Amino acid sequence: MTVPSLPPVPHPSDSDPAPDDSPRLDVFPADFCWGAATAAYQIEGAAGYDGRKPSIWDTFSHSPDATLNGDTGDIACDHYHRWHDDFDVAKSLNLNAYRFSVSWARLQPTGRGPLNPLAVAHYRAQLERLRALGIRPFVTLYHWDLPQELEDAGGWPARETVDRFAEYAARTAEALGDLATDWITTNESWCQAFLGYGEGKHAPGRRDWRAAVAAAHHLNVAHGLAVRAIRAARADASVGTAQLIVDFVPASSSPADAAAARRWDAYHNQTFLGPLRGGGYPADVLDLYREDGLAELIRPGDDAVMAEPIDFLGVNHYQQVVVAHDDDGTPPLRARDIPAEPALTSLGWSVKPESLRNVLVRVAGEFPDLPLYVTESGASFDDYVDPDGNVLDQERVDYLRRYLAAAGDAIKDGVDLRGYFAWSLLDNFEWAEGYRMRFGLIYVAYDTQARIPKASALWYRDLITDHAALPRPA
Ligand code: IFM
Repeated sequence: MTVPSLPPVPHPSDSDPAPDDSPRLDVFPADFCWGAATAAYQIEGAAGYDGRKPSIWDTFSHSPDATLNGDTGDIACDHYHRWHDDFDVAKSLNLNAYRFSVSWARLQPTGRGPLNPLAVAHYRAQLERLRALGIRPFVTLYHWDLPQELEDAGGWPARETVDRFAEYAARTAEALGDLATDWITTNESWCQAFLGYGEGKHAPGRRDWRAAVAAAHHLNVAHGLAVRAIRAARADASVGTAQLIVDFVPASSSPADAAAARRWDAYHNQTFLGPLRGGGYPADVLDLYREDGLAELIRPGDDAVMAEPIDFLGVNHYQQVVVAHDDDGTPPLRARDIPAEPALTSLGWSVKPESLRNVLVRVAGEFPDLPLYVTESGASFDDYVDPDGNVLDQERVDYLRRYLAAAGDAIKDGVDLRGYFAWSLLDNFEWAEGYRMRFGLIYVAYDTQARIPKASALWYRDLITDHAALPRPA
């Protein structure tokens, strides 16, 4: 593929406004991973191809009123057929790392038994190509695409799904492990458990708080078993999980608001971070789910499985949320968000670069010896193709500049940060929001499947080039 002609973009070192909020490149280690991330259902399309069977997202997105405009991932970015060209564009942006998920419903269509050889061949070809391009792959096993047959058997609230995931992880690591060193077990377990089973906004669309709590626990155990399975297949694998970490800030200095922020933190962050540290769930988390059966779900040995040592932790970070106590709020949270002030993304999420620094410093403090990666960070804006055929997304350039500066500040604070993966490489299917929200570095014209690197992509490319050109001690 010919990489499209490049629009004029400000160079990182002469961007406007003045670069005092630009990243200090010399603080990023020489081998820093400059990457972008995607997920299978959001980009692949080819829903019924080569033996793939439905996942919960196929079923959910085809249900009435589940997604904006009834959008589905049936075609998405057609990356299943266009990945070769997409990787060429990624290479042209100088990315040296790429995080993507393999589709469980493609690799093991019913959620049990041998892998689908066509899917194995597909992902092996992708991994081989990434290696040939010098792009380090980070393979995510689970980014929310549970095979529908497993949902029909109870889904994540059923303990059986944990064993199915362990089997899938083992078979996948055996099939692909010679081509990938870096593995991510689960992605944003909070979204799967609570948006999927609690609020019904994501697949499978269930609204059952107890089921959500059970799903959360089973995702934690599934993660630990997958770590073991990957290591068994490839002893030198580097394994972690990618969790959504929100920066919760109390609305005031009142003890009630501070307690509310703590409850949100327990719910959103510590439900998944806590058990990784060992010793089971923290007291705040157990308190939160006291009425919801969490304690009864924990089997002997689960605490150790959930705390299976990992090699890195992936931080997916998007926003700071200001939280106030609310007597009328639904228990057990009894809290509400204070709407963010501008600047906002088109999803209404706050733009507060210091929140990235806050969460990195905080997570590094909780996991002192663990390398961190920002496995997702990005923003949706109302991008459009201008009459010259360019996508001049200055808001995203500013966003990246300021968030990368915050990441650099965290490194200066002592955080062992090894990489940054912009969400996302491509505009894609943004779940319940369909195709309206555009997060990509690369614009996707869904009617033609044309790709146009946005100004932010070119800004990022230049930043990576400048970082690589820094003089290094011999
Ligand atoms: O698109 C999602 C991604 O799948 C998981 N993290 C958040 C992104 C933006 O909402």
